[in-house]
Amino acid sequence: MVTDTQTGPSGRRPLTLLIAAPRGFCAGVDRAITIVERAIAKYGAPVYVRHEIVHNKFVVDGLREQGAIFVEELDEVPDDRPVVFSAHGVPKVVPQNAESRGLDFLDATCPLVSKVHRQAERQMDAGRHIAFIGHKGHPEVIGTFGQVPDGTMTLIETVEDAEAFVPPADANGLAFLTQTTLSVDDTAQIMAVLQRRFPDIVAPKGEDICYATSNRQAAVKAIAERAQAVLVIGAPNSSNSLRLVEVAERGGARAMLIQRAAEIPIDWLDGIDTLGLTAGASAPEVLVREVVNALAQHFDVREEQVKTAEETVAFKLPRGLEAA
Ligand code: 10G
Ligand code: SF4
Repeated sequence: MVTDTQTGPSGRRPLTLLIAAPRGFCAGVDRAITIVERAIAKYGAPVYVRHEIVHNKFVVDGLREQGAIFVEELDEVPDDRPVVFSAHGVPKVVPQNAESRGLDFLDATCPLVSKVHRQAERQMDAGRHIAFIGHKGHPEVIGTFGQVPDGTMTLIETVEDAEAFVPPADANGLAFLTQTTLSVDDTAQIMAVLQRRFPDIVAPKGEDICYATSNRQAAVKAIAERAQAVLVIGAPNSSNSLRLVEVAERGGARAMLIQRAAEIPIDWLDGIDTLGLTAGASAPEVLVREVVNALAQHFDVREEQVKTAEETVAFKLPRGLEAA
């Protein structure tokens, strides 16, 4: 219940809503969803998808309605149906197994994740051991570890891990790589420890944290400076969305992750007159509008876009799906 009694002409309490830009879908998510939709158009339903195509229930439910079946492992896919690999990437053994079974498979791995996969192979070929900065158990991390033989990479999750890291004695040098959706600030600290301890460590060519991750973090930082609270639309298993909550909190705002408008914590907004709103890279804009409209039921909302970057990145679709 809203207890603040100061209201505008509508009878509702005024609320300034700072909406971050960029927010929501990145180019890799857009491409991955299109791949599933075009695969259904091309092959007919059902089309299997290994793992949630992106970490968003609304997106997954929508594709399920169109004829996608989501599974976790390849052995759940029948021999006569196509399968799409999720945007987070897969270990090398997955396409190898699909090929040996004669399955039609489509790889929706984001090209920026594939770029990290290729860097892992190159560092391995050079004989270097790889310190990989990422979160244990995340599908992207499992996929990247699966590009090289066991023992080639060590997972570094924290500054403490970086301080304690002991490279194998037989390594011909060291390199580090990162997951694409990490906190820019936390990763910089971890990298600084590795570079202090191992001055010759080879850094990635360009940034591994992708443009969409860093742009969304910069945008939420800008709104958190001005807002007392920030809502982030995203799923609890969405790494990049969770990072936006952390960045907003570190920027001095209260922050909360919500999946849909039904989860808006109205009581939590008591006393708030400036609220920030953003969405993770896997959350569609329709959910942002849903949240804005739901807030307008309770408050006299004044919307303000806070734009910190322009995004023009778009990725090509795999051959054969360009115009299904
Ligand atoms: O943020 P994560 O990696 O958990 O994934 P997501 O599906 O929520 O967002 C899109 C990002 C990727 C596909 C990973 S590169
Ligand atoms: Fe690609 Fe970055 Fe989006 Fe991941 S978050 S799918 S790396 S653009």
